[in-house]
Amino acid sequence: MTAHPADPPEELSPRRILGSPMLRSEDRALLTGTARYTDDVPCEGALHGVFVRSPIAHALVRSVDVDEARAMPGVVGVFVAGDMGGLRMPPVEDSPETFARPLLATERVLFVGEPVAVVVAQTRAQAVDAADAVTVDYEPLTPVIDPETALGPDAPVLFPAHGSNLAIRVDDVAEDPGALEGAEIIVRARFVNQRVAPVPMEPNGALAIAGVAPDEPSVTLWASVQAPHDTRRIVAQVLGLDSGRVRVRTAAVGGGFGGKIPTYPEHVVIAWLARQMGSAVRWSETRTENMVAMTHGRGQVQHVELGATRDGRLLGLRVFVIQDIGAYASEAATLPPLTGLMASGPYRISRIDFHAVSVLTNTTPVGAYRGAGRPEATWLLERAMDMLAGDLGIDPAEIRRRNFIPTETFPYRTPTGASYDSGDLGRALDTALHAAGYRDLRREQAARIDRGETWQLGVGISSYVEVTGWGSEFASVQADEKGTFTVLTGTSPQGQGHETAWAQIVADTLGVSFDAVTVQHSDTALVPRGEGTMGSRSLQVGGSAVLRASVALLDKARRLAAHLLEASESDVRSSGGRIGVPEAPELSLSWGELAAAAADSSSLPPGMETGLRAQDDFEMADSTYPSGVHVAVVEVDTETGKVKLVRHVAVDDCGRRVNPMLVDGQIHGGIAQGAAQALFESVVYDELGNPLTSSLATYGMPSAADLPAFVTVPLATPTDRNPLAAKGVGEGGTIGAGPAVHNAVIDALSHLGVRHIDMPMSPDRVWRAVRDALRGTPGDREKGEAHGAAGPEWFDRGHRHAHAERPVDRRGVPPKIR
Ligand code: MCN
Repeated sequence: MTAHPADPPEELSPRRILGSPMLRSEDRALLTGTARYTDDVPCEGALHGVFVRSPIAHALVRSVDVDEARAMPGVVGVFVAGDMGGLRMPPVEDSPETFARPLLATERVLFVGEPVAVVVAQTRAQAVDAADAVTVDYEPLTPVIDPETALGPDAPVLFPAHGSNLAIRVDDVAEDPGALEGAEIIVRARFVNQRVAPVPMEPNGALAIAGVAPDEPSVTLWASVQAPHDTRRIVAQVLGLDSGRVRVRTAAVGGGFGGKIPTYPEHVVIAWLARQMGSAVRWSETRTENMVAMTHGRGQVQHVELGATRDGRLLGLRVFVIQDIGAYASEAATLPPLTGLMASGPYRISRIDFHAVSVLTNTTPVGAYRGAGRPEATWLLERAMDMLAGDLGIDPAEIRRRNFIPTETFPYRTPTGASYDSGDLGRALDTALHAAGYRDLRREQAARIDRGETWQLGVGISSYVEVTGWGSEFASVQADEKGTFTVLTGTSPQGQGHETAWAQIVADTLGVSFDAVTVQHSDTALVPRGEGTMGSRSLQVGGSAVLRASVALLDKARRLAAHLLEASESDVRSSGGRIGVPEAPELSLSWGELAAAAADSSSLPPGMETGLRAQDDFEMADSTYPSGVHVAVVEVDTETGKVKLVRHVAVDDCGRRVNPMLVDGQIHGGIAQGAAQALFESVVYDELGNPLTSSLATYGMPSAADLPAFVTVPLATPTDRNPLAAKGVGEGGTIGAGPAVHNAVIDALSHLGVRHIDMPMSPDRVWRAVRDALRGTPGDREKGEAHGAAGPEWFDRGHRHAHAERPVDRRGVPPKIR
């Protein structure tokens, strides 16, 4: 047999590809500018849609006058809700029907940025001009912006039919009113985990193309989303189409960070317009639109009580969370249950009482943002741990070590119902402290305090356990006559590097060249099913499906080769791009030759189907629980409040690493986002609901210049919950980093009497905290307790089972992880 020209030369054949830091195959196109994003997808003659958005947070829509806009040059149509038959989005997961969002506002607008009308014109500029000419007669209503105020008896109600702004209650994670019994010391605090924006580099956008021929889809929708199959389901459902008649594809997706999980009303409107006009219609957000229309993240007020013994052993935890979900109930419904699930963190806490309420406000809907509910859990616990350490005079590293779940107790069941698979927190802590030079840092800190220096040093530790992986995922692997391999996967990346990692899995399993493998994704016409990329699930679910499909393909290939070569199947191996009997080099076939033979039914052994292809659907029976320890080092100017993050060490355990370089990249990006929330970022509204941070001039997103080089140290405790032994890593960096940076800033100032500062710890806030501490006036924490917010007292004063007459049925715990 002769080698096929496409077969890799022997010397280039891979050795062990799985686990090596292969360069990302995605990067050539991204770095040379040839990658196409949604707005770059060529489509001759496409019309342009531009949305008219509400400038008012809460108002009745009296009338919409579109006459002038309709008469403007290039305008093809202007549409309001009534033109679309009052279509609505399906309610998200657990949220009730009452909150279903109209595609375009009907009689009310509930947040600044809500689409009210859409203009379609021949050019984008014409559509923008005409959108300006649409006149909407609004009758302003009193808005409610703050979630605690929204729970009050006098607050304006967003959905009068529901009767209150309390949208969803979470009482079923862990109920234990006596959780603090026996505690010798109780730390009490109110933390604000502020609203932030995902800010993907590529904002939201879509291109819808109406099908004309009967065998074409009714509509092909290119959209910048994280879960194309879910978008197909929703578009089909709202437009009343069979899902087979809708094709959803993504081009390159320039970041998502959770904000592109939802299918937005805008996507459906653009698909509707294409069908309505029998044409192609494009839409692309401006940055300012993105800042108000894409879901925000976090948005929790957390009331925390942590009880312990005098020697620092944790006994019980009570948490009451007020989740701001914004207008309408979007993905935010999933956040408090995840915060509850992870409330035990890496610690042995025998009793936990967790309750949460999700509250409607006249603000942009809240959804998943990197970590989605889990950073919020780590933050509340890690801040409380540092407060406890301070009150007891125990070193923050030591108090954590005393309470870690011992390695030998894994799998470990928490009082909140999580079942941790594996981990070694003690080793992670030692590794992180060693890499950070903890002892020297403490010495340096003490010296600066002694010298009364202006720039003080702070060291912050955060240890975490998080939860990743759910559901099932499809994959197929096919060999062809050219000796190349095509993978179809149901995952849908936004920059994570799946094309590289999935090719590594196939090349490693089949013993073929990495370059011979092509990975296709994010096209519902090509990939039959997929749940998308979110919740750091893709490798362990999607990658495991790829692994199992590759193994099945190899089995079939060996059987066929044995048949063709008249060899025993057990002697047949695959390596260096050939498959045969290694001890008898003449008995071998290239994969291309084998694929050609597989196409011919007369060459096959009895019972074998034609084609060299295998597929798999891998379902996770239980989630995995990555863990880690981060140490942040900051310098704080006690005179100006300026904070510099000077060192950051991350030890993240994501089980077996398929590609250490991808893992490091994920951790780097994650640390940047965690540190950014701690120090810089916050979505801010005025009391009327006007967004004050709707551009990158006002929203404090850091650049590389604001952050140091990060140190990542690998540590792996494999899991038995998937065949790759891998856990997720896409969010761990964010979850570990934010609280570490937060703790570091407080640590730098604790000798002055500063006990807590809410985020973002901007210079003015830090300066004020120092000033208040020196004057002996209450800081953020004390103020929180004093102003009678809807905290644990509110909860205990009869609200525990309030609204029972309107209970919202929250189905399914644990929820999907975003
Ligand atoms: N990986 C690995 N070994 C492991 C775990 C992961 O080699 N043990 C690799 C995987 O092959 C993959 C990457 O690390 O290339 C991330 O894998 P995984 O943890 O499975 O996470 P997902 O691919 O499901 O990505 C989702 C996650 C989330 S939830 C957010 S939010 C996020 C993130 O990924 N948004 C991102 N990382 C992002 N990175 C970019 N560039 N852009 C975003 O929008």
